[in-house]
Amino acid sequence: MFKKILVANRGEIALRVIYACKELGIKTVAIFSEADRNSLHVRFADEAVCVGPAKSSESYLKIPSVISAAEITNVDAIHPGYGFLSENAYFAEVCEACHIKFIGPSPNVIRLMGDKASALAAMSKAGLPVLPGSEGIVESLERATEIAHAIGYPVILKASAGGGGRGIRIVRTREELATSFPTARHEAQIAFGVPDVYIEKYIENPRHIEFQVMGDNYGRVIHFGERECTIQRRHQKLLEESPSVVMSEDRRDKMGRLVEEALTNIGYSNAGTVEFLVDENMKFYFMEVNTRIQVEHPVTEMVTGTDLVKLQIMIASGAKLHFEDHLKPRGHSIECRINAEDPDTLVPSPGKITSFNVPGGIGIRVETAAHSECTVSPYYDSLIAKVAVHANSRPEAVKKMERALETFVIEGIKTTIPLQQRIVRDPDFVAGTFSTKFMDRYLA
Ligand code: MV4
Repeated sequence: MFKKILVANRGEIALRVIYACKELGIKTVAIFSEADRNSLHVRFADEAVCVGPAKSSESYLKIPSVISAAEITNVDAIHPGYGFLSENAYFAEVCEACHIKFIGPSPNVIRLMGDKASALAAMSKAGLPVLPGSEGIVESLERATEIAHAIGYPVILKASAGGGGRGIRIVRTREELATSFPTARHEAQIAFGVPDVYIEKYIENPRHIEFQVMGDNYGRVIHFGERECTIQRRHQKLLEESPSVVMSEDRRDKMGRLVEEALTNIGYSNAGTVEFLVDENMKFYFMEVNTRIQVEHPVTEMVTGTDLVKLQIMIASGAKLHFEDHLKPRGHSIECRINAEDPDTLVPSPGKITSFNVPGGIGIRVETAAHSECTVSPYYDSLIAKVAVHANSRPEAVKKMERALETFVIEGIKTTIPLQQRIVRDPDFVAGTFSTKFMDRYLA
């Protein structure tokens, strides 16, 4: 087992990794920017190294600084959390070259999955169903027009270097394609430095369902069931749950087995998430693979009773997956992402928190690095807390979340809590009859 791990992140996820290390008896090293000097992740780690000024590109994202911090503290491994360097294949390579274990998949797998068009081709070949489309990048408007004609409008253009809703464009007619295609390529070039786009048939009212997986270094991949992540606004997830109301045990087994086979095929190791679009007839289509631990992993932990971060660390240090069979979800879990944002406009609301009280009681878990009198920095992601609940049934979990949100006090800044309170009281949410259009009615 590792003796010391550097946590290459900040905020709630840095704390989450530090907690797992403490329980495993592993020493921790925090890294921090000048803006985070007084943060809890610095306080709770055994050692801490300043890696630069507030700007992420000058600190948490600066590979030479992060590697230097790892070298001077003599760590065995780096846990990247989510965001920042977590899906940077080059960073994983540099770690390997420095004989520091990167806690995540191999650099080649990260690189393959990071290019969304090549991931689609690889996973289709490995047996996952995909939407009709180009199954690769499209170079010219002529070719784009042919493909769109063949699969029928509407279609969607997606940036190959994008993902998670960044760099997408819905196209409903041939005329629209003529203007959208060059614009999409130009926007992709500006946002990601690569103009490549691919085309898919557009599904009107899909659900977003994703499978949690874990692979060991001995060729075994197992799934931990699904999460329903359909409740999003402007591609920002607001609430996630597990299991999904539309999933049966049979369908979970069938999709889960396909996922395991496909990922075994490409030599997947460590934590991952396989995203699907699910249409109104419950047909499912592979979208992308995220090669990191995700923000919403607690809902899976709650219904499966597994510590996914500990498992990541144990697997990276050479442990075998020991599960005899798939874990059946027990009860129901819901998570809300509490962001420091105006609930109507989702505009960030940094500043000083003057009063802070977290909800408590049976079946409630709060993940946060915030506290009373702390300052929410404008330099980073506006996620300040996650509240996850667990109960025997979905209706009980919904009620528990309603109560948790009501007793979560955050004063001094605006948060998304009022928006999430409306969601958990919404009749369509309570009934489970929603699609990705659900949040449209809440637009300011
Ligand atoms: C789609 C789609 C419909 N058809 N692809 C948005 C996030 C990114 N991962 C892909 N997204 C979508 N891709 C096809 N072929 C609809 C969306 C989409 C969406 C997906 C999940 C949750 C919310 C969404 C909101 C708008 C669009």
